[in-house]
Amino acid sequence: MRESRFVRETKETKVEIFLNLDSKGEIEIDTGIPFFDHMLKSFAKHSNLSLKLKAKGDLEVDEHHTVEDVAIALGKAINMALGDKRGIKRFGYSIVPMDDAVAICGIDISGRGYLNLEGVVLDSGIKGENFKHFFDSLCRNSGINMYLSVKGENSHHIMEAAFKAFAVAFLEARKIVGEDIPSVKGVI
Ligand SMILES: [Mn+2]
Repeated sequence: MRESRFVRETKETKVEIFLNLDSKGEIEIDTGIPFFDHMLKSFAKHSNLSLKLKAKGDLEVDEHHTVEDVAIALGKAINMALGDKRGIKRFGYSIVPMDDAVAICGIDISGRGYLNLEGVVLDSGIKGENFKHFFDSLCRNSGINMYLSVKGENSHHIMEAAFKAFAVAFLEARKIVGEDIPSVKGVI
């Protein structure tokens, strides 16, 4: 079972995570930002994984630190749970529509975190700039290279389609399909 526990505490936030990539079921999310909880629950549900995530941040300042630090901690937890990545498919793709919106996501669990985001995301339950910052921080800390393209009219739909698209691509990419580390370098 690929799982991890991770706690990250600073003067701005404390984030506690339990993640299991091979068993779906337990999803408990509490970041203090209901919309962000909704996005993270969607991600966990549609990626068939168990995720318990509790974050307590300085929301009296604004949402920035909490959104960023959840992304950092979740990225590190994903990286830890993936381990040496032996046998994984490594690549995953998805196109997820949601009414007026659509998100296209392609990922490579390459060990080199990088986000390539196309599309304009306006504010919804979190700010559009923090949506982008979430995926950027997640990629850097998980070692996932992600292409994410979004468009649509409704910013709630656009963000939700993006979280679901990442979920579906990640479900595919982390599947165990072989025995080797899927790289000609022999290491990811
Ligand atoms: Mn929704």
